[in-house]
Amino acid sequence: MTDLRAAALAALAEQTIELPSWAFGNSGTRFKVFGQPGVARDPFEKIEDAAQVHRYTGAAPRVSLHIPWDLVDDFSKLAAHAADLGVAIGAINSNLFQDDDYRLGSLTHPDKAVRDKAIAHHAQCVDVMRATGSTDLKLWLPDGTNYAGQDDLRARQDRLADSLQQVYAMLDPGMRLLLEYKFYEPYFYAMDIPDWGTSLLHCLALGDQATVVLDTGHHAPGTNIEFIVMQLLRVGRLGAFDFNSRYYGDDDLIVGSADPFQLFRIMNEIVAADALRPDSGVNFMLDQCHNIEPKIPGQIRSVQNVQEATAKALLVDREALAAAQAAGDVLAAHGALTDAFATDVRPLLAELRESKGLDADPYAAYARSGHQERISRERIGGTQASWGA
Ligand code: RM4
Ligand code: MN
Repeated sequence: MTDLRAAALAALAEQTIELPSWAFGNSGTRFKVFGQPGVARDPFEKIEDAAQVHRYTGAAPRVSLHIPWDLVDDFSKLAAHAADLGVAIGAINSNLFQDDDYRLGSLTHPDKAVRDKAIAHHAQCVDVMRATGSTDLKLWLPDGTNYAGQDDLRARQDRLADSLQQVYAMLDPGMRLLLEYKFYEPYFYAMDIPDWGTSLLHCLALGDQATVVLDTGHHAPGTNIEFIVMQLLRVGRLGAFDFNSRYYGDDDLIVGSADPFQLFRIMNEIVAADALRPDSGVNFMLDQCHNIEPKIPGQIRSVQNVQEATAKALLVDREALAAAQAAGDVLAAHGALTDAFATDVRPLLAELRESKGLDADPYAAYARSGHQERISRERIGGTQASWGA
């Protein structure tokens, strides 16, 4: 147990979680977007907020950007601003869901002119990557159809394959294409990349620089997500997570809030495959919105939840587990997991933080810092950032 604990501490010390810039803007549902005092007004302020999360957790050194939401005149200036604050620019997300031309699709659109426009947008994203030092181009395809017969399902896949190939050809060596899937919404009959199998098939056709993004909110209820994690790891194509929690749809709630045991089971597959290592190629990102709760504390809580699930996964007694599995001892094998899940890892994480010179309780330390009050006072005027703008 002491060995397991020491190894867990060492692994946790290396773990990093990437924050989404859009978590720091106002967000809501189609019914209402609630504004909050002190919310960032531009990408520079979003990065300042993300840097606060890193300052108190010590585990969130990168911020993903969304283009065009985070467009600035000078991206090298934005990258320098991030570096000054101790963070770096992470994945660059393209946006194919907010242009009138994309009503019937973007990379799959029947009209070549629209497809070309969607492809060209990725050249802009790759330029942002070059200017910021980002290595991950993340593509979530919102395309799909609402009615059977609306378009030819197979032709849409063929057009998608061709468009993706053109995007892939833009990548520099060392850059990756992260391809995300989602089973429904914004279209309801057939999404063009509804599942991990479709995403993986496109990645395999593209080449080694293409990997799958697993957004935990993008599956049908009851889906065994850890099975998908295991399968993608087996073939070396799990490029990233978009972590969040769901009860019903793509709820984008705080990771680990709805089903901490599921998050533990996911992290257990990661640890079992030795994919926690910083060089494993898996980027652990958050994709969340804080509609009613404050944003910086919401992100701090999210990072802590991922760390807690990871710590528990690291404490699984893998020798005992393997022995029980080999002996066909169903309950002992299951118990090896549930024992680890039942462990209170908060003292271990407090020790980790103190060893890094951080407060044992990042959430409380941020609350005490007065930062929230300061931004509420100082960020007056201008337009607050929001999801979708
Ligand atoms: C989408 C998808 C993408 C994210 C955007 C903001 O639903 O999950 O990953 O970039 O939302
Ligand atoms: Mn996502």
